[in-house]
Amino acid sequence: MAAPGENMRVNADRLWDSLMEMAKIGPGIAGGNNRQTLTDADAEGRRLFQSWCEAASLTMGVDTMGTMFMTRPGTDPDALPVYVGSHLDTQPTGGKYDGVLGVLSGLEVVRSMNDLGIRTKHPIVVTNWTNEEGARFAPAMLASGVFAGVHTQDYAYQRKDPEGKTFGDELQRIGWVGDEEVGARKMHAYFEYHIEQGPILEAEEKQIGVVTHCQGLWWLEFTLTGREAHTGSTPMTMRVNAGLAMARIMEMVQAVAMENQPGAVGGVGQVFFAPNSRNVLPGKVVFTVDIRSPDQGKLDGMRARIESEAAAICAALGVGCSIEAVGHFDPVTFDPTLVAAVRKAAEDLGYSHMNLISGAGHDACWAAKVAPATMIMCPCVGGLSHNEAEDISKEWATAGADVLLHAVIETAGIAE
Ligand code: HGY
Ligand code: MN
Ligand code: MN
Repeated sequence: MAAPGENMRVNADRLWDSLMEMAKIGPGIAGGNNRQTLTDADAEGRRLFQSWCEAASLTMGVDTMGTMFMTRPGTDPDALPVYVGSHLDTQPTGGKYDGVLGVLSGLEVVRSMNDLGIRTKHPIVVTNWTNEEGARFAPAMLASGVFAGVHTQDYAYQRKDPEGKTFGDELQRIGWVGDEEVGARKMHAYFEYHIEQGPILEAEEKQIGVVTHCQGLWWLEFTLTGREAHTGSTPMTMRVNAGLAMARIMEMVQAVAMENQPGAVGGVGQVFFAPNSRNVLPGKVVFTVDIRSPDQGKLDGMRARIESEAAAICAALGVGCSIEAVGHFDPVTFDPTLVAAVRKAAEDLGYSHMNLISGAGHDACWAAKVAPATMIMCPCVGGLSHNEAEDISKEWATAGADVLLHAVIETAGIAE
């Protein structure tokens, strides 16, 4: 049995080959992936992951939100497991690594333990959370949110995609409704390894992000009501223009975020116009404002400012305005003991590293509500993500997986 040491590493080729194999499922149109949650492509990716896990002697459990839990037994039957998770679902124009790197690196950790003959005191559970992205069914991190008790399962099952299909029906359709009660599992610790999705690590030439915090988020869904009218024959003074109101709100969101620098972001990624006809002023405009900050005061202050200024913008144009918060989590502080284990692993392995606040949201943010949790990050080229051109190097991928291996073993304990 190998003793843990700085020479203990994952199998870089096997990890990279697994990433490339998974990337073939749900291909995008520009080299990335479109493997949205609860689609047939998602189901295919789940089956491939399951086959790899079972080949590594893991046993599968699935809960009623479809989250996959792949267990490697520990020597102490009473010890709570160490979970290592992320997500296999992607954005519609997603990259090959967002989420997938964390799930397959968790598998690689187990594969490496098997190779090294390492037995841990605590079991290890590699986890694929359903619907982390929230692209098809808002909000993001939906299954981990139900697991943490933030959402009810009924709320989750009723979430609708743009075609009106519900989460519950789609989960049933792909055959991944498990039998485990969501949230019944208790965790000793939770690790999530993820690409940074930002430019800091690459710019600072650091191999590892020791993630101490994650910024908080609001997703505010605006529904603006104008009056459908002819874009040609309707005089400017007679228009009730919901599209113009949206444009002014977007401009205001940009200004509010810029006034809250450093450490605040705000923007809009999704807009629906109805009837969305070139020569009809929109009667209805629906769009989601995404604001984030690691500072609670800034985050909530931006929300209040945006909601009140949007009301004034719409009133001035005679446009109806309703706002629904469809996603939220407060800024997260990760567990100091686990953060220290990640930092120690990077030091033992000789990898350059720095503290980092995660700009993107992750399932770890909800796991942190029910267990000690933390994250490890690797750089990504140009900080680009949620873009099919998302790219990382094999070396970056491997370094983070090595750190994950060491931090998990440190936390799970080597069995005597
Ligand atoms: O929105 C996020 O930060 C994550 O990608 N779901
Ligand atoms: Mn992700
Ligand atoms: Mn993502």
